Amino acid sequence: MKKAIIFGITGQDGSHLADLLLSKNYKVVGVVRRSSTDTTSRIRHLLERDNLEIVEGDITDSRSVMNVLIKNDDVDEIYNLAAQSHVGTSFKQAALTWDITGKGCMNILEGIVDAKLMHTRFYQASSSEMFGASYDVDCKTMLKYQNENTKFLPQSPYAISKCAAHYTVRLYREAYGLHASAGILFNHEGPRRGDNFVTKKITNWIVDFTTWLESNEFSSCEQITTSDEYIMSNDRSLSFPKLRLGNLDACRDWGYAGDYVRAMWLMMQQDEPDDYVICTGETHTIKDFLTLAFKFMNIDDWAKYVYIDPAFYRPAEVDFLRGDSSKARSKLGWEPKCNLEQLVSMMINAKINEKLQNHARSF
Ligand code: NAP
Ligand code: G4F
Repeated sequence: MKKAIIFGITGQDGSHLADLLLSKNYKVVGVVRRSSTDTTSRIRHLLERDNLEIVEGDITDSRSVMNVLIKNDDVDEIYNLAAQSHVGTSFKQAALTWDITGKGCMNILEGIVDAKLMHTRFYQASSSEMFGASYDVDCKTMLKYQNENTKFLPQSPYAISKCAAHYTVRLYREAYGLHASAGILFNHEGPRRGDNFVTKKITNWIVDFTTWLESNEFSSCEQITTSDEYIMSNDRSLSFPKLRLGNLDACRDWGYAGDYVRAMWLMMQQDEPDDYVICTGETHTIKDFLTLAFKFMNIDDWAKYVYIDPAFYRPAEVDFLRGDSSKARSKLGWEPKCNLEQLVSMMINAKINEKLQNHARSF
């Protein structure tokens, strides 16, 4: 039986990766940092599994990382998915982001070398944010894209930390001969996405809003009006806050997290370590995402319901991301299965089901 350690198992990707590895009969050791509240909701369905062991550890604390590695020196694959992963937050907590997202990766790599786990394979969660303001242009189609050869021009403390970790992986691969690979993953989402990322914020809000309409028996949008920040009944006795967002013009290459963890595992099965871009190859603005998500609920004019809040603008923005995953497609045989329409409907339906279950539980 193969053994894997997942740093960041309580996160979106960590939970999908744990599902995948357990389905492949791995023994999984999930490292969870201490918290005053329970953080295991995304892996609750796995907690009783015999092949899953949860251990306490924090990647900013090299001794705790070392303890995990020494106790599991028969480990085959180590996945570092742990990070302060919110780009906006990284502008407000830059040093913390550096400690976790940048230095944390080095703590694990140092641990691997010090514990002499030279046989172990290592995966680092690198990010398309590292490209920042940089892209290449296809001279035939004139389309902009980023791939493994595109230079990095990071636009946030998060992206700078990810670049540092990415270069550390490359150095440790070359200097110590580690089987260390980095997946340069473009945005990937799903029902388990954190609530403060833009796709989840939009899909959650739409479900809450339609629930509000239904519970107040509004059968048509003519029965409601809007002010700057609120949606109200025509007599103004009932109100619901508009969806508050920042920059709607940025372009993102959005895929489904469940597809992307398959690529991580495939990288770990290759004879040689390497870096791979993982993406769909399609790009859409936040406005496009809004159009799709509101259409799913039969609402055409999303702009009426959105309040542009300067608080959600970032000091620097990544305007354009569209990946080229030709290398992963040819070498790993990987391709995404879920398109954007399917992703939107999956996220909205999951939120509706969650609400129905909570409602049922309250009776
Ligand atoms: P996420 O949901 O924010 O999960 C981050 C995980 O890291 C959580 O389990 C979190 O634990 C853990 N963590 C944070 N600080 C830690 C520390 N000091 N020690 C140990 N664990 C710590 O992120 P995600 O979306 O799953 O992304 C996974 C990885 O891929 C991250 O490194 C992210 O930066 C990177 N990435 C994500 C995307 C994307 O679109 N999702 C794209 C490219 C790269 P708690 O539950 O305790 O907070
Ligand atoms: O959903 P986001 O916060 O994702 P972002 O910044 O692209 O980062 C995500 O993807 C990266 C891969 O490229 C990961 F490395 C990273 O860990 C994370 O998973 O924002 C997407 C876009 C941005 O342009 C942002 O300015 O949406 C814009 N946006 C507009 N209004 C908003 C909002 N973003 C958030 N979070 N909240 C808003 O209200």
